[in-house]
Parts: sequence; structure tokens; C-alpha cells
Amino acid sequence: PAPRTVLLTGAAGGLGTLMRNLLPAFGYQLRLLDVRPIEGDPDAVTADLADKKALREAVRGVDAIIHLAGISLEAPFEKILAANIEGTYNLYEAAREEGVGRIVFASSNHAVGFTPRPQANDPLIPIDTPRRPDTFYGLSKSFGEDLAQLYWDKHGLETVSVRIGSCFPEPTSVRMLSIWMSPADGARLFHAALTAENVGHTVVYGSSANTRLWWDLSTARSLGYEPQDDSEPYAEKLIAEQGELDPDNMAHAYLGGHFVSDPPIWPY
Ligand code: NAI
Ligand code: 15L
Repeated sequence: PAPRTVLLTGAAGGLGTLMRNLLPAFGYQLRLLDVRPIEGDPDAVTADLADKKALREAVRGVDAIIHLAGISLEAPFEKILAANIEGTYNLYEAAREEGVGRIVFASSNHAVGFTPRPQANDPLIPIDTPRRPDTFYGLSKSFGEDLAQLYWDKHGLETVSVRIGSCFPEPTSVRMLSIWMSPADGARLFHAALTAENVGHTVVYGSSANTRLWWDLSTARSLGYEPQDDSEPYAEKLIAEQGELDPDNMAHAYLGGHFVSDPPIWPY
């Protein structure tokens, strides 16, 4: 049967706020979790991913989990380790112990951020491209994908890992024209990831059907995802303001954009 009750971690964040507004229309009953309190929902769970007991209680009885909680940008390694690596492990352990059947994991383009972006006439980036994290943040998403594979192979816990491009109300950079996921398409993709049968561990790229697309959406489409949006209406204005991507600029040459070229955040 299709999942109905879904735990949404990271529900106070940008994507979490978009999704908690959009997903109920697909028939889901959401349980919200975040380390930050969520106004207006007395049932929301305020807990850190470090709190194993709270996670056990939060996952108990849900049909599936959408795991968005964590640090969403580059940060010192110790912080990434606690929130994204140990935190995601804690969530998977809670799900395994409570018998939750499926997790939709918010991976990121930054797990493969050091992949050169396709230039004119190059093939799209395939889903099985080698992982090339561009940051400790991207490394934590790479870890999450491997954790998901382990929990499928060893414990039969299914995951769809969504390598999200940029999910914001509108694209705000020329790079984002290629990897933008409209919030409405994001909700469609999460719905497909929750309802497709026999996903095992499936990795998909998460974006709209952008004219300037850089990656292959076929595994996402194989879940039943049919993107409806395209960033192209935003292109003329963004290119007029920012110029075309410059192949000699490192921050423009790779999928991960400026994450590739930003100086590391110290201390390690
Ligand atoms: P965000 O930073 O706005 O939201 C993350 C939420 O997680 C925050 O509300 C924060 O309080 C919560 N959180 C952080 N550490 C926590 C912990 N230890 N325990 C419990 N909650 C914790 O990020 P955004 O943009 O909403 O992203 C959501 C997820 O999607 C993140 O995992 C991010 O890496 C991933 N993602 C987002 C993309 C986007 O375009 N928005 C692109 C690629 C990946
Ligand atoms: C991400 O992984 C971040 O969470 C998000 O804030 C954006 O920076 C996005 O990638 C991006 O690459 O645009």
C-alpha cells in the first residue's frame, strides 16, 4: 500500500517548509521534526539528530521518512560529521529498529560536484558517474548514499537518494538554470520516490526538465516522476545580469559551482 504517514526531518528549513506546504495535497500526513522549533504545529518534534531516543519515538509508526535534516552547505568537518554523518546513521538505525520500510534521502549535486559540467554537445552526466565530492558537505552526502546502499543490501530498508540540484522558488544564477528543481517538481519527485515499487536503493538526480539540463533524469523518470517545469523563462534576465558561464572560471566549470573553488572552511 502507498505510504500515508511520513516523517519529514529538517521541516523547519527552506526545502522542508516548501515540502510541508506542498506534500499534504498528495494525501500524506506529515510528522515534522527539526532541531529548531516549528511554529504552528503542536505535534512537531523538536529534536537533534544526535538524540537517538527521540529519533526512535519520531519514526515509530510512520510508513516512510523524507530525510532533509542536516547542514546544507559547507562547514567545518566536525559539524558535518555530527549532523550529516552520525545524524544520518542515527536516523537509519532508528528506522531499521522500528521497521520503517523506506527513506527518501536528500543527497546533493555536491556528492558529484567535481564532475565537469557538460559543454555544448557533451553527453548529460550519467547517474553512475563516479562520486567526486566537492566539499566535506558533499562527502557527507556521498556517505549517506553508501549508508543507504548498506541498509538496503543488509537490512532490506529501501532508499531513494535524490541528488538535488537547487530547489528554491526561482533560479537565482546562470548555473541554477541547469540544475533548478521547482518546488512543485520537488514535491512530484518526492511523491514518486515514496510510491514507486521495488526501488531497492535508487539514486536519481533531482531537477525540473530544464532546457539547459546537465544531467540524466532517466532514473527519476523510472520512478514515475514527470517534471512539469523548466527554468528557461528565467534565462534571459539572469544571463543579462550575470553573463554566460565562463569555461575558464573554475566556479563555472564543474557541476558543483562555487563549492568547488571556495576556500576550505577551517579548522578541519
Ligand atoms: P536548510 O539548512 O534550510 O534546512 C536544514 C534543516 O535541518 C534546518 O531547519 C536545520 O535546523 C535542520 N537541522 C540541521 N542540523 C540538524 C540536526 N542535527 N538535527 C535536527 N535538525 C537539524 O536546508 P535546505 O535547503 O532546506 O535543504 C534540506 C536538505 O536538502 C539538506 O539535507 C540539504 O543538504 C539538501 N539539499 C538541498 C538543496 C536545495 O536546493 N535546497 C540542494 C541539495 C541538497
Ligand atoms: C546544495 O546542496 C545546498 O544545500 C543548496 O543550498 C544549494 O547551494 C545547492 O546545493 C546548489 O548547489 O545550488
